[in-house]
Amino acid sequence: MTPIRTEARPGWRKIVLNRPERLNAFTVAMHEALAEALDEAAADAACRAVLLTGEGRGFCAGQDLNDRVPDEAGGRPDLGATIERYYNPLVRRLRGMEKPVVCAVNGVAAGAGANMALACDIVLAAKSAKFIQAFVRIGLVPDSGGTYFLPRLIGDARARALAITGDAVDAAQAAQWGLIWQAVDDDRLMAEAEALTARLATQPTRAIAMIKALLNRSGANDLDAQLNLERDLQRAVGDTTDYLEGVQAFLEKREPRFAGR
Ligand code: LHQ
Repeated sequence: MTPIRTEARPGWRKIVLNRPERLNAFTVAMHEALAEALDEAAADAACRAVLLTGEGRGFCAGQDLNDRVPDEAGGRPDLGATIERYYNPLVRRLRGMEKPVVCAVNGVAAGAGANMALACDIVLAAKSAKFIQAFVRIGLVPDSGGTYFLPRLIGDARARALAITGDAVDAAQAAQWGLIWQAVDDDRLMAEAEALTARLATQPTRAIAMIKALLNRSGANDLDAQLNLERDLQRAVGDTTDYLEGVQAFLEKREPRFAGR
């Protein structure tokens, strides 16, 4: 069974973590297949949005704790090397992809699996799903951007408590706190996530890419720097066919037909 399954849809791709018997925990093979699937989606001009989800009852349980990491030396694995090689590039791929990435969290998201979800652009979760900063439970610290995303999304008090206790937060609470976009009834999750991704695939893709770029920089920039960046990216996006179409459609009182360029 391949650890990642990709389904091509009109204008978008669904990428499914596919190790359900292990709650889609990460092995090296799954990391490599996911990187390839994301790179293919990024390179395909016909693909204008991505949906990431998991097979079975879990979304992703983080690192597969049975998997022996390849860079093991002298009995103790170098976790920093694993992070450098697999987890950090994954977070950078998701954040850096010039297309929107929707995440449908279909079940438990633990450790790096939780933080991979937070790295996506719009997160929907089944009401039965839970988010767990499980790292401390096994003597580790949050990685995959957890200590970056959590305080920015939910504030320092909640971020600290989640990271230090490793306690679970359910989807409804996560949505109420602003950790995710929406909690959805379990039987509606996939339909809603697919409809949202399909809709995003018809939107002005270059503008969405630049919205991502702006928000990615917003945490580190001061207001002046961010105003300058908005000016520059607005200038760039103002040169797209989609901007022209957007304005024309508005003036002609019709729905825009965005081409994604
Ligand atoms: C698993 C896993 C798993 C293997 C469930 N591995 N089998 C980065 C760099 C390098 C190294 C270290 O890590 C990292 C980043 C990280 O992600 S560290 C955090 C790693 N993840 C965890 O510590 C979570 C471990 N899993 C759990 O705590 C539970 O499984 C959760 C709370 C996710 C779900 O609990 P349940 O719903 O009760 O399911 P379960 O525990 O019964 O799991 C089902 C099966 O999946 C079970 O196998 P079995 O053969 O007994 O049916 C688990 O052993 C297996 N599984 N997570 N990470």
